[in-house]
Amino acid sequence: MKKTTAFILTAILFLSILTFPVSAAGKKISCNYISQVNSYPTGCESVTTVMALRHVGIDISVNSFIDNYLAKAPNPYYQNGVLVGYHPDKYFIGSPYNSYSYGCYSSVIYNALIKFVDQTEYSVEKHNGVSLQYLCENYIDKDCPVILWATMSMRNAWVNVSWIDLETGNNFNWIAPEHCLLLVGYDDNYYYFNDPLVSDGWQKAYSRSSVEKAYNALGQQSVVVKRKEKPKVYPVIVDLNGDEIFDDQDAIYLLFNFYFPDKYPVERNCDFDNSGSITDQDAIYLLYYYYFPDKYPVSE
Ligand SMILES: [Ca+2]
Ligand SMILES: [Ca+2]
Repeated sequence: MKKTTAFILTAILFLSILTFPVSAAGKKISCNYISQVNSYPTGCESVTTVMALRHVGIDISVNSFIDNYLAKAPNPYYQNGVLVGYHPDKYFIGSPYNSYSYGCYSSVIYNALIKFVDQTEYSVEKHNGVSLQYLCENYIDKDCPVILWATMSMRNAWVNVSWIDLETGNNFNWIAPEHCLLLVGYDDNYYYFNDPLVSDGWQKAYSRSSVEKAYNALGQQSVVVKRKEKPKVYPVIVDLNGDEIFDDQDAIYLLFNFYFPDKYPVERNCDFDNSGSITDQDAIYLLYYYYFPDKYPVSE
């Protein structure tokens, strides 16, 4: 039985791959663009975050985000000949409204967001150390742009200043030229960003290798705001295995039925794809229905 199960599972996966609608590699999300130039010289994190918020329908101005929610601390300064300051994991260093400031890391943006984003409707997610591929598969492919830390124009990173963290006493190295921008797409050669810093910043393309380098240099930081998925509604409950719920197991049960009808009987009409006969394709169709009930309807 175990072998049979494995065979059937392999078969259903294989058939899914063969028949599933596959799109070409790549994706671009159309997302309104906001420039940081002029008003927010060092406000890349806040401007990028507001682009992400507006994309999911949360209307807020950049000024309101900065003034009301962003934790800010003064620029580093000398104390007894030692440069001291705060950590960009906890505060924006300086002011996003002027050019003589630094910036902040993902936890500051995350903490700002959870102050006001309604978490019954949205989820705010912070990632450290995941691959760009992970972000593309889990967010970009699902129309959710990603607030991403990298460098200006994906230039090479370097440590341009160090200070002593006033709160921990540890040395901190500022990695320049720090930048935050909105990942909106990818294909085989490029990642695409709404880059708030450049004049042609809407869906700006940067080579995959340059983005990977810059993203790694800033510690692989990202934040996502996404609308929570509403539970799927199945107009018709197709319970074939008798557990009174409809899920992907019923599609697998139907495949069992196709191979071993005596052992896995079904009582209802299972010609889900309306082909006139019951074949393994009906099991595949039922799996489609499970994932996309609106697109692949079944009748009572
Ligand atoms: Ca069931
Ligand atoms: Ca059929």
